[in-house]
Amino acid sequence: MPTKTLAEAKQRAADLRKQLDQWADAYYSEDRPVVEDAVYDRAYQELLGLEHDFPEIVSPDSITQRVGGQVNNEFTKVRHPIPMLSMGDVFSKQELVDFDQRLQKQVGHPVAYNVELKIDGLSLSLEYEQGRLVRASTRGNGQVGEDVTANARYIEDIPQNVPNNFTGEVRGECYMGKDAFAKLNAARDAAGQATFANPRNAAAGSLRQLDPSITKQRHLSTFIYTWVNPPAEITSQHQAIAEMAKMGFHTNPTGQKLANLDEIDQYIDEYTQKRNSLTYGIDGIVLKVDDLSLQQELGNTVKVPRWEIAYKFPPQEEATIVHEIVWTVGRTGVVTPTAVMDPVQLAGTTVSRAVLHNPDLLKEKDVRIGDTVLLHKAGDIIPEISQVVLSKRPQDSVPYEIPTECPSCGQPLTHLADEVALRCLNPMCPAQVEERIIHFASRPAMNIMGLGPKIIRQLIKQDLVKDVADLYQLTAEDLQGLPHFQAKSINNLLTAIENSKQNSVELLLFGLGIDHVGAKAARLIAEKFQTMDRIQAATAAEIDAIPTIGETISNSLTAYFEQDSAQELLSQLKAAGLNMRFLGQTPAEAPENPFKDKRVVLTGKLVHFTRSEFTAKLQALGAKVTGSVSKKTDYVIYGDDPGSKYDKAQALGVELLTEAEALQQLGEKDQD
Ligand code: 1X8
Repeated sequence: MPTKTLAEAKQRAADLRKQLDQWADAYYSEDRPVVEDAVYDRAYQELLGLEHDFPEIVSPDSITQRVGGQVNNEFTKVRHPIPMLSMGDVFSKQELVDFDQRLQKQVGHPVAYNVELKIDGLSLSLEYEQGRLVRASTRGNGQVGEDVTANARYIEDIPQNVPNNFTGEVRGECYMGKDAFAKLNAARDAAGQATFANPRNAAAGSLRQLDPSITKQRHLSTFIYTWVNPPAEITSQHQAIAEMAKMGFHTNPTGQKLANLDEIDQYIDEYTQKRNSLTYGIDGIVLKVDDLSLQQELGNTVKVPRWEIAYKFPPQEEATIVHEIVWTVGRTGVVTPTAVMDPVQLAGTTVSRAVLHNPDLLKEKDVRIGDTVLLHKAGDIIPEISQVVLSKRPQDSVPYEIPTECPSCGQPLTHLADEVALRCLNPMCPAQVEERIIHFASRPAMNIMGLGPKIIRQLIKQDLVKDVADLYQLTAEDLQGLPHFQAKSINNLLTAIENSKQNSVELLLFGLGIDHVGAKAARLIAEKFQTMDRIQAATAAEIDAIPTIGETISNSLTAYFEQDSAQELLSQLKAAGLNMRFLGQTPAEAPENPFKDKRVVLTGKLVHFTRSEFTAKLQALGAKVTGSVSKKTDYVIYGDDPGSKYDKAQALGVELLTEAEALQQLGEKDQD
């Protein structure tokens, strides 16, 4: 780095802090990273370097002086009696050697480390009283975290009860395994929702759910690695882990007590190799002074413990050559470029394609046919082009020309105002027609079993179907003789199509594939307007009035229904006998009852219902079922072994009801 003047350093540091604050905010508060970890780390290291060279520019509000993360304000806050610190990190083996030498010099003798994997997740604290889990919390800003106890009760490997009346706190990492991560993202993608960039964001987004039943569906796991204030018999980190495993905590089995740097070096190489075959993501390794009394002696800096350090793996990258850029047309006409490359092995799989998302990104990266590019995987999963290797660009290289015509129908492509996407505006474009029908039949939409992309392509090819209304005109005769169709599968498919006519109208609304109208928006709109006729007649302002629905959605919806083709399609679907009403009950429609419009919290083991059944029942009655008790809570309904929520309700004077009392209030007699 060229040497800077003080003024230059000050300016650069200010810019870096501003940028890092923005990135960190998106990351910690919204679980949405805007840059790759490596980019963030580089900027952070540069800032650290400047503050090191010019100590006078260090300011208390610099991100380097704070423990990462802001506290999201929707959860109950938990103050950590002992702060949850983050950890110093290094990016080279040499820096580990430096770390070790510093420690040796400080303590005057060689130091043994417990070496553990660094899990790609988020820190979690678990507190137990008399053997019962009473509180789970996230790190938050290190001092104050979020109460996620209700959610932690749904994480299968967290023991709800620990032997010997354990009272104390353990900490570890909450993560999402690679399998669960891939399945979740595939489902979100299919439903038109944004996918998570990596397992850590998926884990954070799944744990920080106000509705614990969502956490339950997400299949989170934990590795517990810290015992906070262990009893005197526990004298080392490796012993603490062994004991916690015996108590029933899920601990990672790969930790090793290692006494010299050669062995640590081997451990790093071993797990750099094994990394891709593990069922969970890791992003480095952690060195901890094994002797707990030595840890105590070394203590903490303002920000991080002096007795531990993380070594972060270098980003996994491979070089390959781009042969072609193909353009695919989605159901809303968005045309997306994908680079096709020589296949390479990358982070455990063979990769030959990388989506470039939009023409701007392609131009920005200036990817050209024949270019050598570096590939990495976002979140260990999704291949992305990091950059072009300009030194290897062929002499005769020319900038890639963005197509001006649709690859499917040949119509001119357009940029709509404010959009980076390039679109084909021809509603009859064959690629769009196909994608629309695939979306209509898909699971989150009309859920027509047996009507997948392959069959749909066949039906289109045979001229049997040219829009979704045609599906409802199909007969057994039409399908006879088509490849892969026998009497039974014909019957199954026709039955599935027939049954889909009974779907509640929000599935149809979502199934139409209107730009920006996702499953959630479709449900809110259907709930408000109740029938398709009223949805069609709604003005943008009326739709806009629904909380969480903005003008992008409302404008798109009204523009859709203004089209003659849309009106025509809907009258065909009506004529075919599709249900056009919202079938779910809205809270406002619920009959008068003691729980209508009340905030209710459930705790403890229920007898008559599972917790999710009781939640659904209360929601149908117009209650708002929430995960944590506050002054605003109207009732806490408790079963056997109620947790801290019971105590909190008592402390706040919130009305407590047994399950039986709650049922009596509803006129449902307790059967026992
Ligand atoms: C963070 C992590 C730690 C460990 C594993 N994965 C992490 N992400 C470990 O100790 N094995 S420690 C830690 C922290 O202190 N912030």
